[in-house]
Amino acid sequence: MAFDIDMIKKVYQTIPGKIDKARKLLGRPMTLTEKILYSHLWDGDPTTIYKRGKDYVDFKVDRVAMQDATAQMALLQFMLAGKKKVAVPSSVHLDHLIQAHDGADKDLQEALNRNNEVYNFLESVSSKYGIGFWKPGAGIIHQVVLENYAYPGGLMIGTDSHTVNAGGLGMVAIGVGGADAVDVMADMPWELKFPKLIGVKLTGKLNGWAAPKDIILKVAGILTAKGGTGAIIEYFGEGAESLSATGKGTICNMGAEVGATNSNFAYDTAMERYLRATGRSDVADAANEIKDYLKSDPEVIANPNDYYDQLIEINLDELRPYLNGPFTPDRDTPIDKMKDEAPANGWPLEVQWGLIGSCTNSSYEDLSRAASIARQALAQGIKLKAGLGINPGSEQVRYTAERDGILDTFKELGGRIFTNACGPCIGQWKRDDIEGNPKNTIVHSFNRNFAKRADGNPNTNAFVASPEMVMALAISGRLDFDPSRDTVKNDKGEEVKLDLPKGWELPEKGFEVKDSGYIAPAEDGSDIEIVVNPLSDRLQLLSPFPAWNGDNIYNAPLLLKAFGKCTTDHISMAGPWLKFRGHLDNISNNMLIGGVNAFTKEVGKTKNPLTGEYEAVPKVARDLKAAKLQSVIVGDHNYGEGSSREHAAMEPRHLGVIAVIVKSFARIHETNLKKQGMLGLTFANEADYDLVQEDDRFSFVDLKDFAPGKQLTVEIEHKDKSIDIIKVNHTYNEQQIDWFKAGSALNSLRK
Ligand code: MIC
Ligand code: SF4
Repeated sequence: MAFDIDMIKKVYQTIPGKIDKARKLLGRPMTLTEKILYSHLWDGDPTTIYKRGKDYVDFKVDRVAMQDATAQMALLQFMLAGKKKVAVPSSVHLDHLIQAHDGADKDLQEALNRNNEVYNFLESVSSKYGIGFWKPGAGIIHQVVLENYAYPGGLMIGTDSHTVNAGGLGMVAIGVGGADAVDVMADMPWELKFPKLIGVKLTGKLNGWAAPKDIILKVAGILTAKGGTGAIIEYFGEGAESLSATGKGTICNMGAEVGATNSNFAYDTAMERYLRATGRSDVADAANEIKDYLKSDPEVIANPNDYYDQLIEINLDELRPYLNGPFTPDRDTPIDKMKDEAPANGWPLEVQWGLIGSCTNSSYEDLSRAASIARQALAQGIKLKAGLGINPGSEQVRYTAERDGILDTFKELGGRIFTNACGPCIGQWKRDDIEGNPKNTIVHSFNRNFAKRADGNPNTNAFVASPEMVMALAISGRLDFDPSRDTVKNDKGEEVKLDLPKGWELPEKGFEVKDSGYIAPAEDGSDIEIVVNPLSDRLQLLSPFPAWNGDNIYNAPLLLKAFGKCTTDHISMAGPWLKFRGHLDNISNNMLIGGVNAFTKEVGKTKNPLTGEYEAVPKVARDLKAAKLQSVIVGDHNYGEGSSREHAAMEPRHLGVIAVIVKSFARIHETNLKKQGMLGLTFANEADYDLVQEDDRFSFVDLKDFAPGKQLTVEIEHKDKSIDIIKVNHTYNEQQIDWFKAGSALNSLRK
């Protein structure tokens, strides 16, 4: 039986009625996303037509998922909300804090020792407040959610940007900061700007070496890292129906890399097969009863141009494998062009590691397809030329893959099986084959490849590819190896061509698992006491941020003008810093240490307005805070791209930053700034970014009139006392302005 089947059935009972009303109201056929959103309105039945990309709407969310690195902050905030239990089914997954090094057994034990305090905290908070708990080693949040919780037509949020993975089972699943999760768990509506809709029509059928991953790698190249901002992507067409549920999950997962709010597919027989194979025939049966409501209306599919804000068409018959990277997931190079592209760009051709796993590509099908290539290498006497590491997505996947000999194949070839966890994908990788920071190339099946992300080395060129391509490249040891064209030498000196990858959509003998790693919460958790040691360097109880004093802000110094790409990995690095995710003051010491200073191009350093010295950004921020000066960060396009981590907003808030002014924001980060009571503003005239100089002071001269839809005026005073007066835009609505006034959304919830 599926978890929370009663909740799912209840939602399904109301879906047809609500969608019929919405269709009548709109007076036209509806897309899948519209159906899910209009059937999850906080106010119940649809009575208003919402303008895409304009109207803020309150939604009723069905469930919440949190992973350990973000759950700490989310739950520390939830503890301040004064509730006895969470209002909707919620779960916590311990996956981010486990290092990959020796292999699963030792690494997991090491994590248990090292993170004991945090793990205990999360387990007892979960038990107290009625939250399902998935212990370390149970798997990566999004794979576990897909296997256990996701269901067609549902609406969920998760404190991780790749929550969107559940679109593979026809859900609208959205990544958010912890403060959003707190709202939902505290029985409040969840607000989202009604998204624009991008349609992707998939014709033909995947063939050759092309995999679902290549669909999203291509889409990323088309849309770029910010092309999906504010939009939900709907995939449809004969090509969509030919993909497995986990393949669909891969595509939806990496929608985060184009900034999309969610991506999804209509309910179909592949989803039904997956639901049944993962022990949820009850969900499949219930979904079958309302299946027309779990897909777009036929008119939408027949005339997509009339219903989507943007339409993309991809012919799967022609799709070839891609390698995206380095340093950004949207730089797409088809494998057959790599021969020219790599030397032209100075990308080292030798592949030093192949890594398979992450929430994007760690399903049974993924492992089985990669294993089919590994098996050929073993049979033909071809040696592995690169390091090989594998992180299965869940204990269920791992157990089944072990039973079926898949893991033995990897091991026999020389691969290392790491824990069912994020591992190298988030810098939890003790890489020991290089010293210093040499330039080198790795390939992986993950979703992100920002600088330093996997191994902390800024000179590692990481390329994203499908699991089977990662395996082929690890075997050949070359970045420009095109398996449909090139050959590899075996131990007899013969040139061998690899056969096409073959895998199983679902295990032939069914999934199996001994201990899934799930721990149910206490029936009544009121007696459970949560203790946080005041001397801990891992956990720190929060104290509310101060409210706005009602005045305009004058002479706020520039803290940093960031140049170029400034992702959440640049603002609040993961890897070695993940251990401080529950301690706001300690983690604040990483604030913007990856940010590139626009004046000096130096990383992580800025001019201290008090002394004129160039120092680490967090140090300068602390000095300004001590001097009772609020400061300002300036940034480029898509500022805050990537993760949902609200630390990237809480740290500046904690260190006295009042405003972040940029050319454009990534969605989750912009919301996180608002939630934490800061000003997230965009230049009305992009070129005004160039006006900002070192030593500038910012005055927000009409902040007292802060109102929805009204620009704010900023006076920038330069060192020579000359002043530029500029306008900045914002997207704050009434309620969000209240958050600013109260000091944070949580402060206003507590009121
Ligand atoms: C990531 O992939 O960057 C993470 C780590 O999963 C983040 C969440 C976090 O920073 O904890 C995400 O994607 O939201
Ligand atoms: Fe974990 Fe990587 Fe997925 Fe983030 S992207 S949830 S770090 S596996």
